[in-house]
Amino acid sequence: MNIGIVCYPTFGGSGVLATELGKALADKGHNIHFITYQQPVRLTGFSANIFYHEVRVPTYPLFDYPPYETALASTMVDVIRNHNLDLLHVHYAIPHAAAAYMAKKILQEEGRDIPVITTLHGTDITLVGKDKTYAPVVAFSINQSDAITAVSDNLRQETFRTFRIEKDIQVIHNFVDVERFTRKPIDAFRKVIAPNGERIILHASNFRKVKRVQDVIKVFQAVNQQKPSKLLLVGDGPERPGAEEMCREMGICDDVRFVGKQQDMEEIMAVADLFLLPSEYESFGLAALEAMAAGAPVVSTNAGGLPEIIEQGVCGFMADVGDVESMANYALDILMQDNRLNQFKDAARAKAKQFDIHNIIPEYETLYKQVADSRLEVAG
Ligand code: GMT
Repeated sequence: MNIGIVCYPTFGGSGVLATELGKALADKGHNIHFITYQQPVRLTGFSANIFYHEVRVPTYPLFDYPPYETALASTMVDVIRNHNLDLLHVHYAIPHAAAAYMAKKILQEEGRDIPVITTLHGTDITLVGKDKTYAPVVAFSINQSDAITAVSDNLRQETFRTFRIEKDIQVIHNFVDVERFTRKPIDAFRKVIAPNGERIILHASNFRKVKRVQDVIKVFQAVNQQKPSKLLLVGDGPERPGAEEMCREMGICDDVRFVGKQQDMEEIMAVADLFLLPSEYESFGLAALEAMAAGAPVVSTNAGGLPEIIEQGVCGFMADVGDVESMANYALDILMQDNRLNQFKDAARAKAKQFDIHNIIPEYETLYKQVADSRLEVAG
């Protein structure tokens, strides 16, 4: 099939998932057309079936806010016309679903019906989407999609709770390429971070408020007092300066490394003994799943969709949002003894296999076929 994928090209989970989906579909012989304002960060290497179409947003003195959505809809129309796309799959409702609706309407005038699938990722519903600045457009454009998917049962329920959605929402869980994340840890890298064999605790996020990065640091400090450890923080965002300041005030800078945005997550995750994700909300927690695939157990909150991927006491532990003490105790329970840590590591890898890319991609392909066939039925 010829498939258009629209996403944020950044390090955020929705962009990562959309890019990995496109790459996997291309490997299966589909032609994938990414439509976005920048080359997606995970879109590296060459594939004969992958095309990237940049959305250009010309500036003009009149515009305080250049109209990205208009430029995006126009680029969608152009790509659909010239590359004969069978469908558009947009990731993150804002503003992608609304732009797709506009493109669909324009093409309808020419007698072409392009099916639109919208995948909801989390904050497009639970945080940004429900803000009344966006809500009417978000609800309308989700309802206008030919098919809607959500990355967890929890997000599906949240969407029905938040908006009047008139169609079913299919849950297609996020996935991970387990084989790619099954790496032998690079000893030299481990040694640089933990020269005296300390445990390595990892957190990776976009450092937004919802991630509660300060809780990561508090949990780490409590753990480090009883089991010598190092904390590796990957990613960047608005909460990072505050988190760095907090480490300075606590006097733990020697044990904490902020490494910023990183490409080779599989190398980094391979050296982690534990992944911390104390978020206020996670629709799914893709970073936690990738860590599990790399053999890192997870200590997180029980918010949102996290209970759908973490089995309590088996591949990690969950506690209530803000319950730093329980999270620290859980982390120590896993990290104190090598035997127990290894049990959790094996269980994390085993659990991640349920969400392996090879199990989930066919669910998207089936959906694509359904929407494409229903278009043919209407046309016939
Ligand atoms: O919060 C992020 O990390 C970014 C955000 C995004 O849309 O880029 O992530 C959301 O989508 C991810 C992929 O489906 C999920 O794994 C994250 O849980 C979700 N974030 C939240 O719900 C806060």
